[in-house]
Amino acid sequence: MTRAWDPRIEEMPVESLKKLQYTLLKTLVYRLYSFSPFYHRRMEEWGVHPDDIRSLDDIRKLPFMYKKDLRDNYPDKLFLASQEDLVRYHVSSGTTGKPTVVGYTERDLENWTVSLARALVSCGLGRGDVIQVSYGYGLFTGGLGLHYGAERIGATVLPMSVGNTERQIELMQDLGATAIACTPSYLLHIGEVAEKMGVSIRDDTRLRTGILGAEPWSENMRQRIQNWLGIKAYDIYGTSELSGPMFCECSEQKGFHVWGDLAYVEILDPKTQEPLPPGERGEMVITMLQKEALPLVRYRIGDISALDESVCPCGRTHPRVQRITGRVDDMLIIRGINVFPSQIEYALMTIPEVGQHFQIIVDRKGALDDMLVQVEVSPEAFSDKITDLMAIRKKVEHKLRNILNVGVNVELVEPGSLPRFEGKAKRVIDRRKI
Ligand code: DLL
Repeated sequence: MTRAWDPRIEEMPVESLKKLQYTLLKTLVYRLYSFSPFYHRRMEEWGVHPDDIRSLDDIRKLPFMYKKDLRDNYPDKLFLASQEDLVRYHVSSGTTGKPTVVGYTERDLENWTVSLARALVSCGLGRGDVIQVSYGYGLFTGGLGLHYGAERIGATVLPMSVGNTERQIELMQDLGATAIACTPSYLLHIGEVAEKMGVSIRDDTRLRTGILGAEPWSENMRQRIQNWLGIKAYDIYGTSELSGPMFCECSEQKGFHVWGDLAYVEILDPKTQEPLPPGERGEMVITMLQKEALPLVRYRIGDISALDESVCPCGRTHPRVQRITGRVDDMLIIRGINVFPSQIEYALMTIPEVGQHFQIIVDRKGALDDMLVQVEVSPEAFSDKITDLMAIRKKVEHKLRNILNVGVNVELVEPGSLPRFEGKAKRVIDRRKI
């Protein structure tokens, strides 16, 4: 069992946590109804008044909020704090439309920092650790978020940001980094560059923990990273609107704890908007219970996951959410079949002759959708003279067809030939949209 950063909160009885959530929700709803013209209007449209919220389940009476609402109210029309009360902005670019601006009061920053302090302690970090923060610093929330959380637990921060990969590896060695926080795809790149420099992360560094997130990655990818680099890799989740990275797996490595005093999580059927039973995958919807500057009620994040209500052996009572398998909007429809890029990664990572990198190109040939998966062969298989590339390609095609229920074309490419990423990976090129 890992010690907790704040056992009083993290291990509080579930019933007490629910009571606390109800009190916070009620206060939040009154505050929004009284002071936010946007929420006031939306609650009236939905025919709901704060007095209607008489239990935690009544949260389902409240209106949803969408990313579009943030964009339509760019940059700060939804803020409930004046500029003098803000201590920070972060801005997320997104792929379409206007960026999203998030403002933070001092208390917002404090709650964010505390959520990361809890997260880092829950995966075994603390005083004496050197945490290399290799998420981008700046408008992106990854760098500064992890930075403040790591300092709070008394660890030593190595604020690398992204890029300059050889220097990352030199300093990792020279300053004895024990943990790294970055995207899984950037860690793969760091591992490869290290090998080219003749450095084995497993044998020549003190690295033993990875705090990896900001993009979907599969369980099989975790196993590969752990075995290759000799570290434990933990999944960390968050979005700019929530504050940034906030929720991380504990020592059990089975889903991330959503801190219930700060956030209330629902998993809904995206079509019917009804709650799904634990274990069933649906759209994650989050209400931030204590945010001051940019409150969020029933925010439709669009990420797909499932609730795990089993008691966590780590002792924390806050609900766990399983690994994200994609977004409602990253689902590709190939000849009528729903395909998620995460299924492709999952399938590829079971094949030893396949390397870590792949790219999906979707196009339309005549009236038909056509999907090409370019896959790097592993360096070992590539340098082995007796490797039968044709047989590997058949194996990959067969595996993908079994998992996806639709045939796709596979092209094997040389190790190192596909793009590498320092931040979030972009694995899908959908030419149908260009
Ligand atoms: O990516 C915040 C973050 C920074 C999380 C560092 C973790 C570590 P955004 O740029 O706003 O914020 O992107 C949020 O990224 O809605 C998910 O689709 C995706 N995402 C984030 N973490 C994970 C994860 C940051 N662990 C969007 N697994 C979210 C899968 C993730 N997807």
